[in-house]
Amino acid sequence: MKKVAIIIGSDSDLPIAEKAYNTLKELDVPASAHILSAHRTPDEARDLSRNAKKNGYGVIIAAAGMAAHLAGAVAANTTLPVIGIPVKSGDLGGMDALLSTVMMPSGIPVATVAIGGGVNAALLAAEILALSDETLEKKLEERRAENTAAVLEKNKKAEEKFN
Ligand code: RP5
Repeated sequence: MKKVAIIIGSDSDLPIAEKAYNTLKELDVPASAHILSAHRTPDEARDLSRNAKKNGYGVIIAAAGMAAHLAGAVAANTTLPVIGIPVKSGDLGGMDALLSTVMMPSGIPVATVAIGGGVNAALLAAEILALSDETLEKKLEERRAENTAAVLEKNKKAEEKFN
């Protein structure tokens, strides 16, 4: 199976990387994590992006806060699908990172998830890889069914208590 690279702009983004990494591990999707910044280590971020396809990656997740150019800078250097996670950091609560990540110019797409959306970024990456992997597709369907059952169980308890 192709791998997922998780890149974060700073070690302060590690909790978000862990959410994505753990979700991928639950699905047995091979993943790696890297601290590389569009601003502080631009050469290394570019090199990882340019070499990702030949190094066996199928999707890249890029998470950054503040003036978050990481996902866009990664996407500029690969045609692999790039999923951006805006991180809540600094004085603007993540709105800065959300707009910086989502408002990409035509031609260089970044699929942006919610602020702090590490789990959804991982699930979306897995869904992309599952297009050519039936076993992974089945795991995703099972996970969805488990989540549905868990919510319905909570609903049952709430209805018993309040109705
Ligand atoms: C971004 O700036 C990082 O992704 C991080 O979310 C934010 C703050 O970085 P640190 O100052 O905590 O290293 O580049």
